[in-house]
Amino acid sequence: MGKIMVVGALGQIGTELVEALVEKYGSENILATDIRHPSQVLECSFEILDATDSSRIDDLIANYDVEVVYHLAATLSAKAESNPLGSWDLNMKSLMIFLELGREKRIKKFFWPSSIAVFGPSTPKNNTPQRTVSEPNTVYGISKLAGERWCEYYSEKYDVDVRSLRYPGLIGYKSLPGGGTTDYAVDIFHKAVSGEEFNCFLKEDCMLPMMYMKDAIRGTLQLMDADSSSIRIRSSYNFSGISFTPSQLADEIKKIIPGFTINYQPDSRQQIADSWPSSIYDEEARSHWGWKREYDIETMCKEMIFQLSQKVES
Ligand code: NAD
Ligand code: AKB
Repeated sequence: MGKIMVVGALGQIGTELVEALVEKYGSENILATDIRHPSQVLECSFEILDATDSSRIDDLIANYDVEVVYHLAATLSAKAESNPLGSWDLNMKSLMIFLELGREKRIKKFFWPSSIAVFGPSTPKNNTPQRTVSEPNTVYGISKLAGERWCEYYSEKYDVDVRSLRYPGLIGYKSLPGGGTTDYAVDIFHKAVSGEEFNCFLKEDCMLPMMYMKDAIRGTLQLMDADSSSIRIRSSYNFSGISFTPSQLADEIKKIIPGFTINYQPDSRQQIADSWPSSIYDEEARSHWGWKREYDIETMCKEMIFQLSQKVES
């Protein structure tokens, strides 16, 4: 078997994905890469890589005999608004490099994440279906929608085995988020376990689709393991976990940490959140390759608080 390369491996998802891949395939089969150095030693090989540097990518693919790529490097929604052209450049240029490698049959399988950000203000908000009006009004959302179209194009025209999920906001205790609109749902736990008040940058009743990271990683590996014939959507799958508002999340946290307090100071990220769906309908992911979420808001909160409290204690 050739190796699996993770690009943008030190970010919120990459940190947990690399761990899961090492556990599943063995450390000798995984190559983690990122534009920055890791803050601690990884359990697998690591190389510095700028995801827009095609000749460096060529070298790593050849030197490590890479067959499968998970491409996670991107600028997320909130950060992208402050640097539209730079974010477009990273998000699109890097994707096209890997799709071309797929066309040339130099990689066999390719994972690229899309987002609920492909939807926009004119999209139906509740139980948003797989196929619907999609008019994103953020740089990030426009790049994800264009990326989805390119993935489907390369699959249909060049038989590239590309697989993708429209991740909702992801919540985990092992890593911190990197500039998104859903980041509050991770930050809130860190404040709660440290006994601090939380200033929420979204309104108390802003309902967004979210998912516990363990579910997201399990779903990602399940999608990548599925028989190619069952992957009937090559743009990106709707992928649903849990929907809640900041105030519902705070109430759930208060059940475990009764003294926890939250206040609301919505900023420019509220406008981004207002353009996204409240909940996602993912019948296709469930029926095509068997997706099923395990965590609800209660089990997620219990595990987040337990794990983060242990970290604080140690
Ligand atoms: P992140 O910002 O936490 O991590 C991105 C990583 O990419 C960072 O480690 C960063 O150092 C690295 N990076 C930045 N520029 C790079 C470059 N030029 N070359 C190589 N590496 C570079 O992001 P994440 O939350 O882990 O998201 C990963 C992917 O999943 C992104 O495509 C994102 O759009 C998508 N996604 C994430 C979420 C979420 O809630 N985390 C939700 C939907 C979609
Ligand atoms: C963000 O908020 O930008 C991400 C996402 C939902 O794509 N978490």
